[in-house]
Amino acid sequence: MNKPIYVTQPTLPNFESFTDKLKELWENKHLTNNGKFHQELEQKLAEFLGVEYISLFSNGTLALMVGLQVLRIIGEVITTPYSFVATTHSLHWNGIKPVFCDVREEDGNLDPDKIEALITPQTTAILPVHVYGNPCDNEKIQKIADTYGLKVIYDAAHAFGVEQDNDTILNWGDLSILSFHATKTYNTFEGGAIICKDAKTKQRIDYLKNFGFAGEEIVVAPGINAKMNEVSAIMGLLQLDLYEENRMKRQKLVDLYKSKFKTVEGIRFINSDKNIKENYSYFPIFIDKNKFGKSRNDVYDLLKQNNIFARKYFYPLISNFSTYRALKSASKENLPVANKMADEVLCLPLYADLEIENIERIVKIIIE
Ligand code: T4K
Repeated sequence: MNKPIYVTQPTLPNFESFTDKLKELWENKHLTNNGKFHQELEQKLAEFLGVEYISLFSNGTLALMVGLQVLRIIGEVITTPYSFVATTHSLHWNGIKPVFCDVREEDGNLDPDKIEALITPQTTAILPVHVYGNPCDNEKIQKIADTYGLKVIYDAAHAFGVEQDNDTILNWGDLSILSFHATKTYNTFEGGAIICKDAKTKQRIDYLKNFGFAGEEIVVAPGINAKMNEVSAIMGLLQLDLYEENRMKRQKLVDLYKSKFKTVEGIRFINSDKNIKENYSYFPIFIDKNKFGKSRNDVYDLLKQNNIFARKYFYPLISNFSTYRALKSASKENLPVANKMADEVLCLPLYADLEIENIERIVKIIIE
């Protein structure tokens, strides 16, 4: 049996470069709470991503939860069911009612033409996701938000480094939230960040992620502990040096997958525009059983029998989990496209060190 192939695998920096920095950490003994490496990473990431202010977090989920607190979001928030559960859970943890909106078939992102019908007097914000790193229709979303006086918080967990028309997409909306989990294109073991546009908001974020402390004896808000530690920050600094090379490697693999599936009837993939600098974080295919002859689940099982572990990101839809399915907006009639995509999607293995022979083997197993 061939060795297992997982949907993703982190690329690790050179071990010695990691231990060199650890030695420094051992000497200065400042392990967390805005240490030297944390500060350095915030500065380097802001430059690298082309954003004004960034605040590091211990993971993306806490960054989402705090982001909603920062903007004092209450009532109802319009969001997508086609995402990882953390997106909607962050609303639930803040006592906010999620209102699910359907997505566009072309990329799985929130369908801006369906947002307005869901707005009520209780709506305070929109929480879209740049799913698989493909940009939402940010302009249309912002226009709706401006018309109705809503905030926009992007779950940009998949969108590290993504640009559109030579500009980062992370400056859209009021806040963007990143995840640096081990499975992401850029990782700090666990980690995340909030991107904002002014110093005052950054200050509030920094208070909230540190229990609300604004000084040794001053607590200005009911904060939480969501700080990134120094070991993660070290990892982040080293990963930055690897990012572009890994992105290019991923691009080659995605191009290969696409060339192989291009003419296969019943299998479609997302075609992004030329003006987008992608991060190639996932490679989802959508399998139409009637045309392809095998269902998504058949292909998933087939790959599994061959020790290849593709993933059904994002099945089940968040709106179909028991916590949320009683909501009116969770009904299948409200979310036909999202339900169809969730039933057809399969994310194939993709990571910088994945060998070309293995891509060829995966495609062969699927097609033959
Ligand atoms: N918003 C969105 C849109 C998200 O996708 C996510 C997270 C979040 C918010 C929340 O951000 P975080 O709080 O996580 O920072 C994974 C990740 O845990 C999760 O971060 C990610 N999205 C989600 C899409 O995928 P699982 O349960 O599928 O991961 P797991 O552990 O099964 O890993 C998948 C494969 O990766 C494994 O089969 C092997 C490989 N792997 C995994 C880990 C953890 C490794 O090779 N090394 C590792 O250390 O959720």
